Amino acid sequence: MKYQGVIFDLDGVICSTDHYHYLAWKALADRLGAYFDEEINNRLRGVSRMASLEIVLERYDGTLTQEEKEAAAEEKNDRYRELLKNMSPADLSAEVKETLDALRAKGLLLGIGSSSKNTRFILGQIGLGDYFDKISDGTNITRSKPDPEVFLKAAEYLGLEPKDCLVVEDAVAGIQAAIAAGMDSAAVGDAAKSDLATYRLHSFRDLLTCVE
Ligand code: B16
Ligand code: MG
Repeated sequence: MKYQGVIFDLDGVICSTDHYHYLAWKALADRLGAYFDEEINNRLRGVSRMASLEIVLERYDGTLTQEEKEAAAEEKNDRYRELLKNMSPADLSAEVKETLDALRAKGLLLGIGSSSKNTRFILGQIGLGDYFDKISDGTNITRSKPDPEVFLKAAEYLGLEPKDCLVVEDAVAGIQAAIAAGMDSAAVGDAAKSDLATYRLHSFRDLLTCVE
């Protein structure tokens, strides 16, 4: 086996929360009178909450104090978490679940490396609350992707060397983070359009061929 562990990004890889992020940011932007659309929302993929807010505020005419920014981020997150309550195990595709099970059956350790502070809540909603061996997320990092911190922590929690881990990502910033961590990467979605990743996946189950 080429790797001993696989570290998965959450949003855009294991499940999709894009639309809920969009609705929650849109409501905040509307309240502030700032323009916001799907294209701007796409730029928030893999980006931390506060960095996302800065992108949303690019189209805001006024200025917010640090305290107001924190309140705005909290307002967005409260709405986002309400929306996440709509998620259920039906939001986990059979292909993703079967591929995860097959990777585990090969003896690989499975971890999460996500920028989201809502990782555990989302995993619980989709029925994977106790599934992963270790979780590294927005609650245990100080620097967000493309910094490698989230993946290096995931490897450390799994007890593995970076070179023995494969990262699965949908955001270019996440692939850059994997490279900076000294890890191979497999790209899905948007990230698969760039040629930075070690592997570009057509479908999630193609992962099974990358690890052999
Ligand atoms: P939260 P990932 C990222 O998760 C999302 O892609 C990104 O859109 C979001 O801003 C970020 O998490 C922070 O999320 O506000 O829940 O802490 O793709 O790294 O799993
Ligand atoms: Mg992602």
